[in-house]
Amino acid sequence: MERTFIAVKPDGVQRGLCGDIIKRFERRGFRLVAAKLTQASEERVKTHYADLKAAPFYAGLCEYMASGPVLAMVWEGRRVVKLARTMLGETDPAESKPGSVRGDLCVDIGRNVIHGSDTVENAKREIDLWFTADEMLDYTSCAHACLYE
Ligand code: IDP
Ligand code: MG
Repeated sequence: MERTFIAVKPDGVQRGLCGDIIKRFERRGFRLVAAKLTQASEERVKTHYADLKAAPFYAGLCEYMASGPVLAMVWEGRRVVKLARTMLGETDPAESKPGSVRGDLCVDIGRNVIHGSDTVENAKREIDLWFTADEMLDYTSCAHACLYE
């Protein structure tokens, strides 16, 4: 089983989209491992987006991500990193297909409502950055046998 880090960004929280986004992950069949509403420090956000340090939008992105509440979550499932990225859509909402979170719920690349880890390795790094071990719950999903062969 894989885990991924998903966050509803401040624009998504403010626009009341948390329920819609959680619902998509629940219905797809992923298991919720951890969730918290939190306002991140700029330091945490800068570490989170460290690979984009050289991008012209890095400072604005970090300032924005630390500006308000974020719904941070860990979701688990087979190949969840890749499947979640597909559910998110492309980075630019204009390139995102209808049916994806960004294709359905937003218009601006700088306000694209959701973050999802892009690799298994980055998922591990991001989960460690946003959650402590005791915030993550291990339980068996009743639906497991119906979801997996
Ligand atoms: P991702 O969120 O789809 O993984 P990344 O390339 O990792 O996309 O970029 C992180 C975030 O930075 C994006 O989700 C978006 O909010 C923001 N971003 C990316 N490219 C641009 C841009 O060209 N202008 C403004 N913001 C951008
Ligand atoms: Mg990314």
